[in-house]
Amino acid sequence: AEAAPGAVHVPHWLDADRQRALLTACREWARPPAGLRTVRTPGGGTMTARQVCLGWHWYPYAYARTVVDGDNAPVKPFPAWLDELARNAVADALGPEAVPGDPYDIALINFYDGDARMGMHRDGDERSEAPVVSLSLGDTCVFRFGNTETRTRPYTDVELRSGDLFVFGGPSRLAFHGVPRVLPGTAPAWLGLTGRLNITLRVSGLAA
Ligand code: MD5
Ligand code: FE
Repeated sequence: AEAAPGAVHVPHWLDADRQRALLTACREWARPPAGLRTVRTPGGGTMTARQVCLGWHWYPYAYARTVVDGDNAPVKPFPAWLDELARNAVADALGPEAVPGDPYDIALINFYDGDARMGMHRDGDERSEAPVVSLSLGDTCVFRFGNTETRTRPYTDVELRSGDLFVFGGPSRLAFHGVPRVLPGTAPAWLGLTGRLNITLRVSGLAA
C-alpha cells in the first residue's frame, strides 16, 4: 500500500523461513569486532536503539570504513545477497524501473529492546537518491512517517510487524520519520526474538 508518493508498505514480505534466516545473520553481524554499538548523537545524548553497520559505518552524521566511534575495527562487508534482496524489494514495491543502477552497499541494523525508540529525523548522509529498503523483525512498532518540511504534523502512524517491508523512494526518501514506540511481547513466538530489529539497505553513492 502506498503511504505517500514513493513510500510503499508491503506487509508480510518475508515468510517465516526468511525471517529466521535474516535474524540469524543479524545476530552474527552483531558480534564483535565491529559489532553492536551504542550510537552517540551530536547533542551529547545516546540513541536508545543499538546499531551495527555493514559496508559503511554510520556515525552521526557521516560514513566511514572503520568503527570510528567504537573498537576501530574495519566495518563488516556488505554481502551480495543483501543487494539482491534490496533489488527484489524495490522491484516488488515500486516496480522494476525504480531499481537503481548502483549496487546497494550499506546496511544499518537497529536493535530495539526495552524502551528503545527513535526520534524524528531525516536520512541525508547518502550521496544517492536510490530508495531506502526497510525490513522489520520481532515486535510490532509504531512507525511515524512524516513530511519533508518539519518533524511535526502532518504525519501518519503505521504499525510495522515482523516480516514487513517498507520502501522509501522518490519524494519520500527525505521525509522525517521515527519510531515513537515498540509494542512489547508482539513478536511471533516462532521467531525467538525479544524486542524489535530493523534492517535498512541503502546505496551510499560513495567511492568504493
Ligand atoms: C527503523 N530506521 O525502523 C527505521 C526504519 C534509520 C531508521 O530510521 O535511520 O536507521 S528506516 C525508515 C526510513 C528510511 C529512509 C527514509 C525514510 C524512512 N522516510 O523517508 O520516511 O529503525
Ligand atoms: Fe532513518
